[in-house]
Amino acid sequence: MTDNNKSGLCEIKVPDVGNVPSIDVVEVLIKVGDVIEIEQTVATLETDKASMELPSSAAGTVKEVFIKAGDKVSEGALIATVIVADAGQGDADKPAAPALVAAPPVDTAPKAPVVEAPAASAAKAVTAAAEPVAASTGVKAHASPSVRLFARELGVDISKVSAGSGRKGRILKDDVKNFVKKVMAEGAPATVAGIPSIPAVDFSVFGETEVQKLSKIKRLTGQNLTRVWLNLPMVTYHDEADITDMEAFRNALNAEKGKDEVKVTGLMFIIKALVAGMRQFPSFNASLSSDGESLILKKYFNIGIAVDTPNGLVVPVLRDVDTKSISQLAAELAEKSAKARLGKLMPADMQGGCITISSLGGIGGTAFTPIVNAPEVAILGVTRAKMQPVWNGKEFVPRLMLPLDLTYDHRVIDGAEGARFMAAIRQNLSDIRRLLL
Ligand code: CAO
Repeated sequence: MTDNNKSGLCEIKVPDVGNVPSIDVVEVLIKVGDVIEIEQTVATLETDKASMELPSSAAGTVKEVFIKAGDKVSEGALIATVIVADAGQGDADKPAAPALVAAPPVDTAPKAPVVEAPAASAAKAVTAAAEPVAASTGVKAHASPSVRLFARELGVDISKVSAGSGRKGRILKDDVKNFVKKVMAEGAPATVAGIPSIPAVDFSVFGETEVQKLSKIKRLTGQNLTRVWLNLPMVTYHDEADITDMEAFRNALNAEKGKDEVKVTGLMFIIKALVAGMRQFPSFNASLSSDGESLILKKYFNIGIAVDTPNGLVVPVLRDVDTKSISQLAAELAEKSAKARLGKLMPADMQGGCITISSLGGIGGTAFTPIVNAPEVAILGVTRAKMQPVWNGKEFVPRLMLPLDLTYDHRVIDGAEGARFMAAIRQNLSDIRRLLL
């Protein structure tokens, strides 16, 4: 320890930051020969919990710098030596100096007295990080810890913010905001959210391949599904409805129909059962406002039906289904799905849906997890009905059971509500007289 009140060599060391074994050097802001002032930031350090600017406690000329960006240091490590300009300026007592750890004398120590510099009024700019700090060693960007924290909170890689409008090109909060605005205007790439892309693979190394362009519908559907997948916390709930009686009624109905008349499939009853459920549980006939602050409840009942076409999946919307008969709905779906398969649907045919049904029952399956067609809040999946032995309290009886899969946006619907909604649909299908109520 040397006299702080005389000219001499002052050591700047890593302060006590609370028993942290490894501290990252994010940025070194001084170099040999720089004339620095008291309280001037000499380096930015980060632990996994906090970020701090290390102020100098001495005014003078930097003689030697012992660290570089990307280094890992620990408490007490020597950062730099400063030739103190004159007595008094290196007064260690002036800045709050909580935690300077005495270091061994510097090897190259000149004859001038070595001043034990309270380099670290460490608490000066300690910023608690909300999350563990991402490894940011070696980052060249000049920015204060608070600006780095701000950038991290927005998911911005600060090294990508090229233009700093502060002194000596330092990045300010406004520069980070402008960067975000620019990225948003250009259409945010996935990397902003920190989602790593899947690396390209040369499959021809393993055998013969052929490249087939995706159809426009597939590309657009893919983008939309990815957006939904990333934005909605989704839950899928499974149940099955006893449609034995409904199926008997449907068959009787179809038997009455003429050759050229559109046959009624189970889907029409599912639409009706779903609408009755939406009346009972209005939050399923709703959309979350874009700011996520309110629910927009809809007073109309438009149902989207996922239709499989050679070019990909499309979702025509049947409007005001609550006002239409089962036969009308069957005719309308037949017309819209034929149009869909011929690629003749207009954008208006696919707009304004309240909830979507995705029925794979004609193909098979026992269950699946459909993805919500946001901004709708739920989707009902249907797979193939199957005769099953069902226990009626006395004996097993053969019943036709229809598997149902309800995926919902958990920000809007909670689990119990989802289960009650599904129970209502199940009851409506099991006893279609309920649809009259
Ligand atoms: N269980 C048992 N049989 C079923 C059934 C079910 N759940 N659903 C339909 N069927 C039967 C129908 O009764 C019909 O039988 P018949 O030929 O003996 O009359 C047959 O399967 C074919 O029905 P369909 O599929 O033509 O008619 P639909 O009204 O049930 O469905 C439509 C119409 C447009 C939804 C359907 O054709 C379709 O495209 N489905 C695919 C949807 C899709 O790709 N979803 C995946 C999206 S990913 O989320």
